[in-house]
Amino acid sequence: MAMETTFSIIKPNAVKKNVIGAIIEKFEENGLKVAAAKLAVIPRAQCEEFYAEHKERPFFGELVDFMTSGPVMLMALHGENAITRNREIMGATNPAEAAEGTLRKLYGDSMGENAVHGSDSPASAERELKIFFTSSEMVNK
Ligand code: IDP
Ligand code: MG
Repeated sequence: MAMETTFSIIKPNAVKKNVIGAIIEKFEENGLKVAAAKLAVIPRAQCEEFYAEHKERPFFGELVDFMTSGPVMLMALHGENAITRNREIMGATNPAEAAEGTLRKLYGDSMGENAVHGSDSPASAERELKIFFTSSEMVNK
């Protein structure tokens, strides 16, 4: 299996719940390493660029409002098969449908406020990491 780096966000609702540590612990227990991290409030224009694929969806405005509503934890996660592994740890987009023990089941509040983001493919990971980190800010690359 390939070593990969994926992009992860701990969303504003989870940061407010004070579970940054609990979420990172879950990644670490499952073999992923933090390769970059910063706490930030995402500027609106950067958030719109990040979610550009959803621009035409009815929930786009609400999504950007929520994601810029408070601090988020931006991370690069490194490990074997990191992209798929992260998606498994996160669980389904809708917390109501997420499997027991997944981050979205544990900490998600709704479809929109679902606690975490994770890249869905190698191309997405590369694009998303570049929006938020320079290569010198990442280790294990
Ligand atoms: P993903 O985060 O599991 O990859 P996507 O379909 O790529 O799911 O959607 C991106 C984000 O947009 C979701 O994580 C969620 O926060 C939000 N979202 C998706 N569908 C809806 C919806 O129907 N209502 C409100 N927000 C949504
Ligand atoms: Mg997605």
